[in-house]
Amino acid sequence: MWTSIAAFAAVAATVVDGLAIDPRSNKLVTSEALRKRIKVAALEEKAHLLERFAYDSPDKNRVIGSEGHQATIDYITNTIKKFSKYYDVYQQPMPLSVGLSANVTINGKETEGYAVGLAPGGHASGPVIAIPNLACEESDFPDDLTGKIALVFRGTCVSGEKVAFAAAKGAIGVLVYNNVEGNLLGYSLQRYPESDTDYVPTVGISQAVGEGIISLLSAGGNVTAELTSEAKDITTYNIIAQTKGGDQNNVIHVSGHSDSVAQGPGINDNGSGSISLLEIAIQLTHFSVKNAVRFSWWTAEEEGLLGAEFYVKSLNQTEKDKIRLMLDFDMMASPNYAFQIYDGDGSAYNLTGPPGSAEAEAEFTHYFENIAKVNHTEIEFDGRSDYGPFLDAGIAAGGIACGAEGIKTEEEFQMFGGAAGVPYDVNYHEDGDTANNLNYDAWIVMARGIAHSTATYARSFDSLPPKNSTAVKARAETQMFEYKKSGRYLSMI
Ligand SMILES: *[C@@H]1O[C@H](CO)[C@@H](O)[C@H](O)[C@H]1NC(C)=O
Ligand SMILES: *[C@@H]1O[C@H](CO)[C@@H](O)[C@H](O)[C@H]1NC(C)=O
Ligand SMILES: *[C@@H]1O[C@H](CO)[C@@H](O)[C@H](O)[C@H]1NC(C)=O
Ligand SMILES: *[C@@H]1O[C@H](CO)[C@@H](O)[C@H](O)[C@H]1NC(C)=O
Ligand SMILES: *[C@@H]1O[C@H](CO)[C@@H](O)[C@H](O)[C@H]1NC(C)=O
Ligand SMILES: *[C@@H]1O[C@H](CO)[C@@H](O)[C@H](O)[C@H]1NC(C)=O
Ligand SMILES: CC(=O)N[C@H]1CO[C@H](CO)[C@@H](O)[C@@H]1O
Repeated sequence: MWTSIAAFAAVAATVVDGLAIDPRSNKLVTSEALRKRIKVAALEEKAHLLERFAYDSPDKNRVIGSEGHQATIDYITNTIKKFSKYYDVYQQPMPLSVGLSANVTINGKETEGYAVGLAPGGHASGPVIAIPNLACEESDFPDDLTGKIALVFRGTCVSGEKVAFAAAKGAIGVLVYNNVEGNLLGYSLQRYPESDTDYVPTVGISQAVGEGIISLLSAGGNVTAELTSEAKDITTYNIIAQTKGGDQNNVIHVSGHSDSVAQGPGINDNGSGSISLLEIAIQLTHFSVKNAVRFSWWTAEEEGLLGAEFYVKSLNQTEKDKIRLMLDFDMMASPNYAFQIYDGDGSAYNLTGPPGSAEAEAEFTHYFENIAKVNHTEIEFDGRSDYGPFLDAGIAAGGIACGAEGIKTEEEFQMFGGAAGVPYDVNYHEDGDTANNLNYDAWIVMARGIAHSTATYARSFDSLPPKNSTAVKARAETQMFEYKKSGRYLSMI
């Protein structure tokens, strides 16, 4: 397995070596010069490479903890390390528990159970207590759950909060039932445990099974459950690379995620983002920068933005203040694309980002309208991808995307072509998310959009308001809290 992966990495290395820093790297980067260096062929080659990492691994994906993901991390790191005069690069280790398998018996009858990421392995058997409301507040829980198994509804807040409340009241296990039809495959507690004893064995069950238990209990019956979950402790890595040149106290932070879901190779979601960043990082070495440029490839995005959250938590306020703007790129090549900009000024969805986010949106608008000369739409700035933890920390953020499982409207069909009434990416989180199903015309527009913003902010932050983290942090937190309580957030968690 490793041999073939290494062989592919070696081919890529040859290409990369041909681009070793040349004398022109003393020339200050411009949007146009950097954009010109971003070519479809280089993106396509790397997409196939990532796909090989998935298909050459036993799991056929690039989910965290898999060989395919580790190969992706090694490949990105080794590629950047070839430019060690230009970048400082490091891997930030993050320990995680990944769910392997789970079994549940309800009143002696076996039913389908789903492994939950971040939950510890173990076995629990006892009476089931249904937690009323959404189980997002401590007051939803009875004072004493000793020896009991808590049944909670999925949604509104991350399941990690619910499981931590249950565990603190003495529960020995938790069943999470789905808030929509279907199974809970690839689900995670979505919150990095605060301590080793924070969580108890947790298993996912379908909506139907959860509702069945609730009606038995409300009819006065007793329900006993026995659950077994198997988990594996792994260490996964964020990759962080920063230019040695440029003002180290004023950083433009550009990022994507390196992992995929379990269902497929994840080449659009979000290999397309990781590859775009890597290509831009390589091409940037031909130029000098005024502000430092930091590239990150987050791990465990699919498990609940864990890599980005872990990273933000590792920064003290001084380090956070150095990040003038964080840009996030995911889903860059959806087959039935729309060019979408995160609504940083709240003009379309009411949810604004910290000061600077509106200006970032305006910069992408300028790129689509005046440089790429294509239509664009806005998408909700909802914290659903890796920029979420940055918003919560009061750091200005922005980004562009091409669309995930959402359905293209008739109006968007007029604007972008493709097909109305069909998802932007029919392969979203499926095994068809492969290199051959990408839209390369869309991707090059998107990748050059990343190049445009990277070059623009590497030259100057003059278009952004002055940074004041104390003023914005409270506002960002309040706004996200209100939003998370709203119905719209429910089905996303
Ligand atoms: C349920 O369990 C409780 C306490 O263990 C017991 O008092 C009650 O009779 C049981 N109810 C039924 C319907 O079995
Ligand atoms: C669940 O049951 C399956 C099939 O019997 C078994 O392969 C698996 O190891 C079990 N998992 C746990 C955590 O008990
Ligand atoms: C913040 O973190 C950086 C990097 O770890 C460290 O060098 C610096 O001393 C810290 N500053 C404060 C005020 O703790
Ligand atoms: C934004 O807020 C206005 C006024 O409160 C409301 O009418 C509108 O529906 C909101 N829009 C969205 C997309 O939530
Ligand atoms: C932009 O969208 C309009 C419809 O709203 C369409 O007529 C026009 O051709 C589109 N422009 C481009 C460049 O695709
Ligand atoms: C930042 O905002 C706070 C609260 O609004 C204010 O007290 C402080 O003076 C501001 N700091 C700067 C450097 O503008
Ligand atoms: C912008 C976008 O659609 N990003 C997606 C990348 O992948 C994660 C996990 O699948 C999605 O939640 C994001 O929505």
